[in-house]
Amino acid sequence: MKVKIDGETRDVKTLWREDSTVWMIDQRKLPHKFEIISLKNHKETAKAIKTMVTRGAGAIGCAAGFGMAQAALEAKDLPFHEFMEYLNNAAETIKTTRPTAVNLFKAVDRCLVAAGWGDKEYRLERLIKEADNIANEDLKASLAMGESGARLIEDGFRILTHCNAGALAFTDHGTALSPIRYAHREGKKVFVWVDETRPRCQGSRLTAWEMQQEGIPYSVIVDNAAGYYMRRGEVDMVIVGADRVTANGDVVNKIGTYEKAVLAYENNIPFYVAAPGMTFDLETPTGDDVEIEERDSEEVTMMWGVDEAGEPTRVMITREGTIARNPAFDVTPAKYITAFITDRGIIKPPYREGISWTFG
Ligand code: RUB
Repeated sequence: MKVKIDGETRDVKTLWREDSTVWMIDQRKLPHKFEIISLKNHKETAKAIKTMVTRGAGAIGCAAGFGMAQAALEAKDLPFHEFMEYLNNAAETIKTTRPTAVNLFKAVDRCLVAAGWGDKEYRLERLIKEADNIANEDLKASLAMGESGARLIEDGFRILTHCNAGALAFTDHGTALSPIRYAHREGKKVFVWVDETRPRCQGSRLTAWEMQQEGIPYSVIVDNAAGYYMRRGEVDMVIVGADRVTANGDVVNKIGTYEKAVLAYENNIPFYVAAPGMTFDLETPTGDDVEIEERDSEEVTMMWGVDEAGEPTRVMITREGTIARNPAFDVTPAKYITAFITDRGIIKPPYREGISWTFG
Protein backbone atom coordinates (compact mmCIF):
# COMPACT_ATOMS: atom_id res chain seq x y z
CA MET A 1 0.00 0.00 0.00
CA LYS A 2 1.10 3.55 -0.62
CA VAL A 3 1.72 5.41 2.63
CA LYS A 4 2.55 9.08 2.99
CA ILE A 5 5.37 9.36 5.52
CA ASP A 6 6.95 12.77 6.23
CA GLY A 7 5.68 14.18 2.95
CA GLU A 8 7.04 11.22 0.95
CA THR A 9 4.91 8.41 -0.52
CA ARG A 10 6.34 4.96 0.20
CA ASP A 11 5.19 1.49 -0.81
CA VAL A 12 4.95 -0.66 2.32
CA LYS A 13 3.58 -4.06 3.18
CA THR A 14 1.74 -4.79 6.42
CA LEU A 15 4.34 -7.37 7.40
CA TRP A 16 7.33 -9.15 5.91
CA ARG A 17 10.27 -11.35 6.86
CA GLU A 18 13.98 -10.77 6.37
CA ASP A 19 15.96 -13.83 7.40
CA SER A 20 15.11 -14.40 11.10
CA THR A 21 13.50 -11.00 11.66
CA VAL A 22 9.83 -10.24 11.09
CA TRP A 23 8.81 -6.65 10.46
CA MET A 24 5.28 -5.34 10.89
CA ILE A 25 3.33 -2.09 11.01
CA ASP A 26 2.32 -1.55 14.64
CA GLN A 27 -1.45 -1.31 14.17
CA ARG A 28 -2.07 -0.47 17.82
CA LYS A 29 -0.56 2.97 17.17
CA LEU A 30 -2.48 3.81 14.00
CA PRO A 31 -3.85 6.22 12.89
CA HIS A 32 -1.92 8.59 15.16
CA LYS A 33 1.52 7.16 14.63
CA PHE A 34 3.02 5.12 11.80
CA GLU A 35 5.62 2.80 13.21
CA ILE A 36 7.22 -0.40 11.94
CA ILE A 37 8.57 -2.77 14.57
CA SER A 38 10.93 -5.72 14.32
CA LEU A 39 10.40 -9.08 16.02
CA LYS A 40 13.52 -11.09 16.59
CA ASN A 41 12.11 -14.55 17.35
CA HIS A 42 8.95 -16.66 17.15
CA LYS A 43 7.93 -15.82 20.73
CA GLU A 44 7.95 -12.10 19.95
CA THR A 45 5.94 -12.75 16.79
CA ALA A 46 3.40 -14.86 18.72
CA LYS A 47 3.05 -12.04 21.26
CA ALA A 48 2.55 -9.53 18.44
CA ILE A 49 -0.37 -11.64 17.14
CA LYS A 50 -1.88 -11.97 20.62
CA THR A 51 -1.60 -8.28 21.45
CA MET A 52 -2.84 -7.29 17.99
CA VAL A 53 0.23 -5.45 16.75
CA THR A 54 -0.92 -7.19 13.59
CA ARG A 55 -4.46 -8.46 13.10
CA GLY A 56 -6.97 -9.52 10.48
CA ALA A 57 -7.22 -13.13 9.35
CA GLY A 58 -4.83 -12.93 6.39
CA ALA A 59 -2.14 -11.00 8.25
CA ILE A 60 -2.44 -13.32 11.25
CA GLY A 61 -1.91 -16.32 8.94
CA CYS A 62 1.19 -14.76 7.35
CA ALA A 63 2.60 -13.79 10.77
CA ALA A 64 2.02 -17.36 12.00
CA GLY A 65 3.94 -18.75 9.01
CA PHE A 66 6.78 -16.28 9.55
CA GLY A 67 6.85 -17.21 13.26
CA MET A 68 7.31 -20.85 12.29
CA ALA A 69 10.15 -19.87 9.94
CA GLN A 70 11.79 -17.98 12.82
CA ALA A 71 11.42 -21.02 15.09
CA ALA A 72 13.07 -23.26 12.48
CA LEU A 73 15.99 -20.84 12.13
CA GLU A 74 16.33 -20.55 15.93
CA ALA A 75 16.56 -24.36 16.20
CA LYS A 76 18.68 -25.11 13.15
CA ASP A 77 21.80 -26.09 15.11
CA LEU A 78 19.98 -28.44 17.50
CA PRO A 79 20.12 -32.23 17.05
CA PHE A 80 17.30 -33.56 14.81
CA HIS A 81 14.89 -34.67 17.56
CA GLU A 82 15.30 -31.45 19.51
CA PHE A 83 14.82 -29.47 16.31
CA MET A 84 11.49 -31.21 15.71
CA GLU A 85 10.45 -30.80 19.34
CA TYR A 86 11.26 -27.09 19.15
CA LEU A 87 9.10 -26.75 16.02
CA ASN A 88 6.16 -28.54 17.65
CA ASN A 89 6.40 -26.36 20.76
CA ALA A 90 6.56 -23.21 18.62
CA ALA A 91 3.48 -24.42 16.71
CA GLU A 92 1.64 -24.78 20.02
CA THR A 93 2.72 -21.30 21.18
CA ILE A 94 1.55 -19.70 17.93
CA LYS A 95 -1.72 -21.64 17.81
CA THR A 96 -2.73 -20.46 21.27
CA THR A 97 -2.48 -16.75 20.43
CA ARG A 98 -5.95 -16.19 18.89
CA PRO A 99 -8.61 -18.87 18.38
CA THR A 100 -10.97 -17.70 15.65
CA ALA A 101 -9.20 -16.94 12.34
CA VAL A 102 -8.59 -20.26 10.62
CA ASN A 103 -5.70 -18.80 8.59
CA LEU A 104 -3.49 -19.01 11.69
CA PHE A 105 -4.05 -22.74 12.17
CA LYS A 106 -3.77 -23.53 8.48
CA ALA A 107 -0.50 -21.58 8.20
CA VAL A 108 1.10 -23.36 11.16
CA ASP A 109 -0.05 -26.78 9.90
CA ARG A 110 1.20 -26.08 6.38
CA CYS A 111 4.64 -25.26 7.84
CA LEU A 112 4.65 -28.45 9.92
CA VAL A 113 3.65 -30.57 6.91
CA ALA A 114 6.43 -28.93 4.86
CA ALA A 115 8.88 -29.95 7.58
CA GLY A 116 7.44 -33.47 7.65
CA TRP A 117 10.13 -35.44 5.84
CA GLY A 118 13.77 -35.48 4.84
CA ASP A 119 16.84 -34.55 6.84
CA LYS A 120 16.98 -31.47 9.06
CA GLU A 121 18.43 -29.14 6.41
CA TYR A 122 15.78 -30.18 3.89
CA ARG A 123 12.97 -29.69 6.42
CA LEU A 124 14.32 -26.26 7.35
CA GLU A 125 14.50 -25.18 3.73
CA ARG A 126 11.01 -26.46 2.91
CA LEU A 127 9.42 -24.89 5.98
CA ILE A 128 10.89 -21.47 5.23
CA LYS A 129 9.77 -21.74 1.62
CA GLU A 130 6.25 -22.65 2.75
CA ALA A 131 6.08 -19.64 5.11
CA ASP A 132 7.07 -17.36 2.23
CA ASN A 133 4.57 -19.12 -0.08
CA ILE A 134 1.75 -18.32 2.35
CA ALA A 135 2.63 -14.62 2.25
CA ASN A 136 3.02 -14.60 -1.54
CA GLU A 137 -0.28 -16.43 -2.06
CA ASP A 138 -1.96 -13.93 0.24
CA LEU A 139 -0.72 -11.07 -1.93
CA LYS A 140 -1.87 -12.74 -5.16
CA ALA A 141 -5.25 -13.60 -3.62
CA SER A 142 -5.88 -9.98 -2.66
CA LEU A 143 -5.25 -8.85 -6.23
CA ALA A 144 -7.53 -11.57 -7.64
CA MET A 145 -10.34 -10.62 -5.21
CA GLY A 146 -9.87 -6.97 -6.13
CA GLU A 147 -10.19 -7.66 -9.82
CA SER A 148 -13.27 -9.87 -9.66
CA GLY A 149 -14.93 -7.93 -6.84
CA ALA A 150 -14.56 -4.61 -8.66
CA ARG A 151 -16.90 -5.91 -11.38
CA LEU A 152 -19.71 -5.93 -8.82
CA ILE A 153 -19.19 -2.24 -8.05
CA GLU A 154 -21.04 0.22 -10.24
CA ASP A 155 -20.11 3.83 -10.82
CA GLY A 156 -21.49 5.94 -7.97
CA PHE A 157 -21.86 3.05 -5.51
CA ARG A 158 -21.92 3.76 -1.77
CA ILE A 159 -20.39 0.75 -0.04
CA LEU A 160 -20.58 -0.08 3.63
CA THR A 161 -17.79 -2.05 5.30
CA HIS A 162 -17.29 -3.28 8.84
CA CYS A 163 -14.02 -3.58 10.79
CA ASN A 164 -10.84 -3.51 8.71
CA ALA A 165 -10.47 -6.07 5.97
CA GLY A 166 -8.00 -3.96 4.07
CA ALA A 167 -4.29 -3.94 3.32
CA LEU A 168 -3.64 -3.86 7.06
CA ALA A 169 -5.50 -7.13 7.54
CA PHE A 170 -3.48 -8.82 4.79
CA THR A 171 0.08 -8.46 3.53
CA ASP A 172 -1.24 -5.77 1.16
CA HIS A 173 -4.40 -4.60 -0.71
CA GLY A 174 -6.78 -6.61 1.50
CA THR A 175 -9.98 -8.56 1.01
CA ALA A 176 -13.09 -6.33 1.33
CA LEU A 177 -11.18 -3.16 0.49
CA SER A 178 -9.34 -4.61 -2.50
CA PRO A 179 -12.37 -4.47 -4.89
CA ILE A 180 -13.01 -0.92 -3.67
CA ARG A 181 -9.41 0.11 -4.41
CA TYR A 182 -9.66 -1.50 -7.88
CA ALA A 183 -12.95 0.23 -8.67
CA HIS A 184 -11.51 3.58 -7.52
CA ARG A 185 -8.36 3.10 -9.64
CA GLU A 186 -10.54 2.17 -12.64
CA GLY A 187 -12.06 5.65 -12.31
CA LYS A 188 -15.42 4.62 -10.83
CA LYS A 189 -16.85 7.04 -8.31
CA VAL A 190 -17.10 5.16 -5.04
CA PHE A 191 -17.93 6.20 -1.51
CA VAL A 192 -17.33 4.10 1.61
CA TRP A 193 -19.36 4.03 4.81
CA VAL A 194 -16.84 3.00 7.47
CA ASP A 195 -18.37 1.38 10.57
CA GLU A 196 -16.49 2.53 13.64
CA THR A 197 -16.33 -1.10 14.92
CA ARG A 198 -16.26 -0.86 18.67
CA PRO A 199 -14.55 -1.77 20.89
CA ARG A 200 -11.14 -1.62 19.17
CA CYS A 201 -12.33 0.72 16.42
CA GLN A 202 -10.62 -1.08 13.53
CA GLY A 203 -13.00 0.82 11.22
CA SER A 204 -12.48 4.38 12.43
CA ARG A 205 -8.77 3.87 13.14
CA LEU A 206 -7.58 1.57 10.35
CA THR A 207 -10.08 1.51 7.47
CA ALA A 208 -10.47 5.30 7.59
CA TRP A 209 -6.66 5.63 7.56
CA GLU A 210 -6.45 3.37 4.50
CA MET A 211 -9.14 5.38 2.72
CA GLN A 212 -7.23 8.59 3.46
CA GLN A 213 -3.98 7.14 2.11
CA GLU A 214 -5.71 6.01 -1.09
CA GLY A 215 -7.82 9.17 -1.52
CA ILE A 216 -11.14 7.29 -1.52
CA PRO A 217 -14.10 9.34 -0.23
CA TYR A 218 -15.54 7.91 3.01
CA SER A 219 -17.36 8.74 6.22
CA VAL A 220 -16.92 7.04 9.56
CA ILE A 221 -20.24 6.22 11.22
CA VAL A 222 -20.95 4.78 14.66
CA ASP A 223 -21.92 1.13 14.53
CA ASN A 224 -25.52 1.95 15.36
CA ALA A 225 -25.94 4.22 12.32
CA ALA A 226 -25.66 1.57 9.59
CA GLY A 227 -29.39 0.72 9.68
CA TYR A 228 -30.31 4.38 9.46
CA TYR A 229 -28.39 4.87 6.20
CA MET A 230 -29.53 1.53 4.77
CA ARG A 231 -33.18 2.38 5.32
CA ARG A 232 -32.73 5.79 3.72
CA GLY A 233 -31.43 4.08 0.56
CA GLU A 234 -27.91 5.44 0.98
CA VAL A 235 -26.09 2.10 0.92
CA ASP A 236 -25.80 0.21 -2.41
CA MET A 237 -23.82 -2.77 -1.18
CA VAL A 238 -21.97 -4.17 1.82
CA ILE A 239 -18.57 -5.85 1.61
CA VAL A 240 -16.89 -7.40 4.64
CA GLY A 241 -14.01 -9.81 5.21
CA ALA A 242 -14.06 -13.07 7.18
CA ASP A 243 -12.07 -14.84 9.83
CA ARG A 244 -13.54 -18.19 8.91
CA VAL A 245 -16.09 -19.50 6.43
CA THR A 246 -17.46 -22.89 7.44
CA ALA A 247 -18.57 -25.72 5.15
CA ASN A 248 -22.23 -24.62 5.14
CA GLY A 249 -21.33 -21.05 4.12
CA ASP A 250 -21.67 -19.41 7.54
CA VAL A 251 -19.27 -16.52 8.07
CA VAL A 252 -17.43 -15.79 11.30
CA ASN A 253 -16.26 -12.18 11.30
CA LYS A 254 -15.86 -9.15 13.56
CA ILE A 255 -18.59 -8.65 16.14
CA GLY A 256 -21.44 -6.68 14.57
CA THR A 257 -21.16 -8.28 11.12
CA TYR A 258 -24.28 -10.36 11.80
CA GLU A 259 -26.35 -7.26 12.57
CA LYS A 260 -25.19 -5.58 9.36
CA ALA A 261 -26.08 -8.67 7.33
CA VAL A 262 -29.59 -8.88 8.78
CA LEU A 263 -30.12 -5.17 8.15
CA ALA A 264 -28.88 -5.51 4.58
CA TYR A 265 -31.22 -8.47 3.99
CA GLU A 266 -34.17 -6.53 5.38
CA ASN A 267 -33.37 -3.56 3.14
CA ASN A 268 -32.63 -5.61 -0.03
CA ILE A 269 -28.98 -4.57 -0.12
CA PRO A 270 -26.46 -7.11 -1.49
CA PHE A 271 -24.11 -8.39 1.20
CA TYR A 272 -20.76 -9.72 -0.03
CA VAL A 273 -18.01 -11.48 1.88
CA ALA A 274 -14.50 -11.23 0.43
CA ALA A 275 -12.31 -14.14 1.52
CA PRO A 276 -9.49 -16.22 0.01
CA GLY A 277 -9.32 -20.04 0.01
CA MET A 278 -7.16 -19.90 3.19
CA THR A 279 -10.15 -18.51 5.14
CA PHE A 280 -12.49 -21.36 4.14
CA ASP A 281 -12.62 -24.05 6.82
CA LEU A 282 -14.25 -27.01 5.15
CA GLU A 283 -13.70 -29.30 8.10
CA THR A 284 -15.95 -27.31 10.40
CA PRO A 285 -19.63 -27.85 9.57
CA THR A 286 -21.21 -24.58 10.77
CA GLY A 287 -20.32 -21.23 12.27
CA ASP A 288 -21.69 -22.38 15.61
CA ASP A 289 -18.85 -24.92 15.81
CA VAL A 290 -16.19 -22.18 15.80
CA GLU A 291 -14.55 -20.92 18.98
CA ILE A 292 -15.35 -17.23 19.37
CA GLU A 293 -12.58 -15.26 21.04
CA GLU A 294 -13.66 -13.32 24.12
CA ARG A 295 -11.25 -10.49 24.84
CA ASP A 296 -10.47 -8.41 27.90
CA SER A 297 -13.44 -6.42 29.22
CA GLU A 298 -11.15 -3.38 29.53
CA GLU A 299 -11.41 -3.02 25.75
CA VAL A 300 -15.07 -2.11 26.40
CA THR A 301 -14.71 -0.05 29.55
CA MET A 302 -11.69 1.96 28.43
CA MET A 303 -10.98 3.96 25.27
CA TRP A 304 -7.67 5.15 24.00
CA GLY A 305 -6.60 7.89 21.65
CA VAL A 306 -4.39 10.95 21.73
CA ASP A 307 -4.89 14.11 23.73
CA GLU A 308 -4.79 17.62 22.29
CA ALA A 309 -1.01 17.58 22.45
CA GLY A 310 -0.97 14.36 20.41
CA GLU A 311 0.15 12.22 23.36
CA PRO A 312 -1.35 8.71 23.63
CA THR A 313 -3.89 8.54 26.39
CA ARG A 314 -6.39 6.05 27.82
CA VAL A 315 -9.63 6.99 29.51
CA MET A 316 -12.20 4.99 31.46
CA ILE A 317 -15.70 5.44 30.05
CA THR A 318 -17.60 3.42 32.64
CA ARG A 319 -17.70 3.48 36.42
CA GLU A 320 -14.75 1.68 38.04
CA GLY A 321 -15.60 -2.02 38.48
CA THR A 322 -18.25 -2.07 35.73
CA ILE A 323 -18.74 -5.56 34.34
CA ALA A 324 -18.56 -5.92 30.56
CA ARG A 325 -18.50 -8.76 28.03
CA ASN A 326 -16.37 -8.58 24.91
CA PRO A 327 -16.93 -11.23 22.22
CA ALA A 328 -14.62 -10.34 19.32
CA PHE A 329 -16.56 -12.14 16.55
CA ASP A 330 -20.03 -13.31 15.59
CA VAL A 331 -21.61 -15.76 13.14
CA THR A 332 -23.52 -14.60 10.08
CA PRO A 333 -25.69 -17.44 8.74
CA ALA A 334 -25.15 -18.30 5.08
CA LYS A 335 -28.68 -17.23 4.10
CA TYR A 336 -27.77 -13.56 4.52
CA ILE A 337 -24.78 -13.70 2.17
CA THR A 338 -25.40 -12.73 -1.46
CA ALA A 339 -22.06 -14.16 -2.65
CA PHE A 340 -18.41 -14.68 -1.77
CA ILE A 341 -15.71 -12.71 -3.55
CA THR A 342 -12.82 -15.19 -3.57
CA ASP A 343 -9.42 -15.52 -5.20
CA ARG A 344 -11.09 -18.08 -7.50
CA GLY A 345 -13.92 -15.81 -8.57
CA ILE A 346 -17.40 -15.02 -7.29
CA ILE A 347 -19.19 -17.92 -5.58
CA LYS A 348 -22.96 -17.67 -5.33
CA PRO A 349 -25.51 -19.96 -3.69
CA PRO A 350 -26.86 -22.57 -4.00
CA TYR A 351 -23.68 -24.35 -2.90
CA ARG A 352 -23.91 -27.98 -3.87
CA GLU A 353 -23.19 -30.12 -0.79
CA GLY A 354 -21.90 -27.03 0.94
CA ILE A 355 -19.05 -24.78 -0.06
CA SER A 356 -16.75 -27.80 0.02
CA TRP A 357 -18.05 -28.79 -3.40
CA THR A 358 -16.68 -25.60 -4.89
CA PHE A 359 -13.29 -25.69 -3.25
CA GLY A 360 -12.75 -29.41 -3.65
C1 RUB B 1 -10.49 -8.66 12.02
C2 RUB B 1 -11.72 -8.98 11.27
C3 RUB B 1 -11.61 -8.87 9.77
C4 RUB B 1 -11.26 -10.24 9.22
C5 RUB B 1 -10.94 -10.18 7.74
O1 RUB B 1 -10.60 -8.88 13.39
O2 RUB B 1 -12.73 -9.37 11.78
O3 RUB B 1 -12.82 -8.48 9.20
O4 RUB B 1 -10.17 -10.76 9.92
O5 RUB B 1 -9.58 -10.32 7.59
P1 RUB B 1 -9.38 -8.52 14.35
P2 RUB B 1 -8.86 -10.55 6.19
O6 RUB B 1 -9.05 -7.09 14.11
O7 RUB B 1 -9.92 -8.80 15.71
O8 RUB B 1 -8.25 -9.46 13.98
O9 RUB B 1 -9.26 -9.43 5.35
O10 RUB B 1 -7.42 -10.50 6.57
O11 RUB B 1 -9.24 -11.87 5.66
